[in-house]
Amino acid sequence: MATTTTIQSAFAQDVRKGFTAKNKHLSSKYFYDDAGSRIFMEIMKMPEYYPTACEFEIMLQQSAQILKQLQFTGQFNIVEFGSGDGAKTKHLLNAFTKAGAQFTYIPIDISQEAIDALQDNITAFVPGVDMQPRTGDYFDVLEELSGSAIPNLFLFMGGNIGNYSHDDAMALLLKFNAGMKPGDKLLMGIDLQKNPRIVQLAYDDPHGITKAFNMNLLQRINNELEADISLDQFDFYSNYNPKNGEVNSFLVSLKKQHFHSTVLNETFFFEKDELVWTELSKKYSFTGIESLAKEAGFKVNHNFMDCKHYFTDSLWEK
Ligand code: AVI
Repeated sequence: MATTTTIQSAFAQDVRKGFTAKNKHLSSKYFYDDAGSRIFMEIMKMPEYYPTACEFEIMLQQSAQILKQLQFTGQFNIVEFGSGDGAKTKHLLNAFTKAGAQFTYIPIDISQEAIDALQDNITAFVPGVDMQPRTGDYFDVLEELSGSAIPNLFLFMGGNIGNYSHDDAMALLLKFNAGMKPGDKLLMGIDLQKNPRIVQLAYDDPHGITKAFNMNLLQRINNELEADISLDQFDFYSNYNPKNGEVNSFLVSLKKQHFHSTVLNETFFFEKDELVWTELSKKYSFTGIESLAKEAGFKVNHNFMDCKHYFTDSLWEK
């Protein structure tokens, strides 16, 4: 008897898995389709979303010290994981160039739209910069670079590490570590624990932009999996727990309901007030940073902080 096999995207498989689980969930990595990346740029412009302004200040004011702390002599690579629009990195590249550093900038992002915007942004601000952008998987590029004797500075900015559980963060950092040679550096943006009201407001903004960011997941299911979700039958809820430094975000079903996906050929059911967990955004203490680095095989060289001490760009060495 003939059988038909349908190959489904990772997104389709994760929606099926996450929406049939006892505690429903969908990874925040799916926020960033082109529409979601645009909403994220709006989030970064909000006054409540302090991490962007803090990291911007660090890049603008402390890049020369960062360069000194690297202790690289001669040519090196700056490899950026998840480069976004480069609004902050351009200041680092500018300061490095002015100080006479010789480097190739290799930004890697999953969104082609983000890479295109980045290229315009960087070349306008740092003319003549040697830039070799890549779209796709971080680890393919890490593997390509691993044979070379040129020192590398890896950038993992924006506080992205906060979106990983401890186990996933460790798995990622160990993979970074495995692709690095002794003396290579990792500069990682990490959001710090602080007054809980400040954190809460950043993730539950009065403009509804963070809500739209989460709702876009449902829109994406409608678009890509041919589903019939009524977006107005869902709400958004986000909560910061200062005891463990975790912001957890959720979609909330406003009534008992179901939706059908033609692509998945499946119907998904919700109780009233049922939650779909969408995101972890962890805030770290300095002891938390030290132990994370140590466990992943790194030494913390220096923490570059903004003037309010809300955020750090933590420089680690293999
Ligand atoms: C990308 N990442 C570090 C952001 C964060 O702060 O966790 C994503 C975000 N989620 C809600 N607002 C911003």
